[in-house]
Amino acid sequence: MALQAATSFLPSALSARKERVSRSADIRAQTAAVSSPSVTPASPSGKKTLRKGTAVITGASSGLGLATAKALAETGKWHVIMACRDFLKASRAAKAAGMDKDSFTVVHLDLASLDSVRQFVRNVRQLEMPIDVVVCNAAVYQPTAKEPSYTADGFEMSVGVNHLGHFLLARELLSDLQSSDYPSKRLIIVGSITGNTNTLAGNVPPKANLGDLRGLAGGLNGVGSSVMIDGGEFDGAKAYKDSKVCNMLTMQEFHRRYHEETGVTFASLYPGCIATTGLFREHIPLFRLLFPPFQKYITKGYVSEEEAGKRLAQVVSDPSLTKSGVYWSWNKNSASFENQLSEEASDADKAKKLWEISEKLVGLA
Ligand code: LMG
Ligand code: NDP
Ligand code: PMR
Repeated sequence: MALQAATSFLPSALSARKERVSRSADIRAQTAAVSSPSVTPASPSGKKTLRKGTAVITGASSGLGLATAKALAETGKWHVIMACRDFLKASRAAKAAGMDKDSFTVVHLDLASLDSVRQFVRNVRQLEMPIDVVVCNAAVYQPTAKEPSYTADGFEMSVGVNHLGHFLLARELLSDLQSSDYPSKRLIIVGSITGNTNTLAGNVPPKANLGDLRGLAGGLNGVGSSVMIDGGEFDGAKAYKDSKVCNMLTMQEFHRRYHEETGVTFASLYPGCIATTGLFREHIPLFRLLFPPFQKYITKGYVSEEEAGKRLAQVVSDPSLTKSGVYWSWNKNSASFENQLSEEASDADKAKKLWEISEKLVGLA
């Protein structure tokens, strides 16, 4: 752990110097020289064995992210890079979950700061591990906030963290995924039923709606523009649902732009209603008390953190889930199926427009 901690908090002077010397291509070259090939013919039986995969998971310090990290680590086939804003919380959570200390590395990432995202990318490259799968899982939900809060770059927090931070991260790590020699490379962005208005859950007010994206185009900062993507008044629950629509649209736009060229599988999913996670930490106590039994006994949409973690781990590693551009869901017996997205969450024109505005906001265009 000491070494891992040191690696992930490289003094910025050192990282800056290293960056000048070698941006990604050079680091990739070094990495290629030291990393093991994806298939090693080493076993005495002569059978070829797959090397350990490396999966980056954002928000792996609790809930779904932690359960997925644990499920992957337990197979012995995966090393998990836990990309978390609270280093101590993450390492304690991994320990408490019983994860072997060699099965994970915690690297600091605060998605509420684009500088932190860029620094994370540099730090993770310096680990000189291949990057085979990236899971954009972290999220904030502010259903009771009366006023918006903002990321370091001045974006409304829910969309800033859940969508824009992940958008920059995913764009940056695409080249790393592309240069991995792992047989099935994947970029997964966690979506949700509540952003899909073709479901009952997606029709509980306030409903997701990106409108014509005028608020996003204006910078989402509440200064010259609205803090809501559609240009409306601040509503924390709607901002979260809008951000999940952005996540699902982004996955599809990645698929259209890059699947053929890179061979990377792009996927999203709704893992079920994990009513006990930290996501609801800002909701009123009565909600937190009633929501789990409501989902368990009335909607029957409830799923435990452990089960949801197994589902996401399947999307990471199951050899049968290689199809790209899919939004996965599960039926009551935990069998996966390709689900239909709502009209808005599958609107290709909106996805393109969202992509173009987002790349301007995060400084990629
Ligand atoms: C809004 O408030 C905020 O105003 C908004 O700003 C934003 O934060 C938004 O989406 C977030 O929330 C939400 C408020 C009103 O809801 C609550 O805070 C409480 C929500 C409740 C959750 C359900 C409680 C139900 C109690 C059931 C007890 C379970 C016990 C199980 C025991 C089983 C034993 C066998 O939310 C609303 O949308 C208004 C709805 C008001 C609802 C109340 C109760 C309805 C209960 C049942 C509905 C049945 C529907 C059945 C559908 C079944 C379909 C198969
Ligand atoms: P949790 O709150 O348990 O986990 C969210 C994680 O995101 C935490 O690890 C949190 O870190 C991290 N996080 C929050 N803000 C930042 C930030 N600025 N930078 C880095 N990390 C951050 O919620 P869930 O496990 O429920 O949520 C995981 C995903 O699942 C989300 O994408 C959510 O939208 C999705 N989802 C959840 C459902 C549910 O029913 N719970 C249903 C459908 C989808 P920290 O530990 O430091 O707070
Ligand atoms: Mg919802 C019928 C099924 C169903 C499912 C699968 C969910 C999932 N919800 C359903 C129904 C209902 N919910 C109904 C009928 C109501 C009115 C009583 C209801 C209410 C409700 C609230 C107030 N539900 C919620 C909230 C939240 O604050 C959660 C939210 O919207 O967060 C954005 C939520 C959720 N319901 C779900 C899921 C998965 C959530 C968590 C949100 C998410 O992760 O996307």
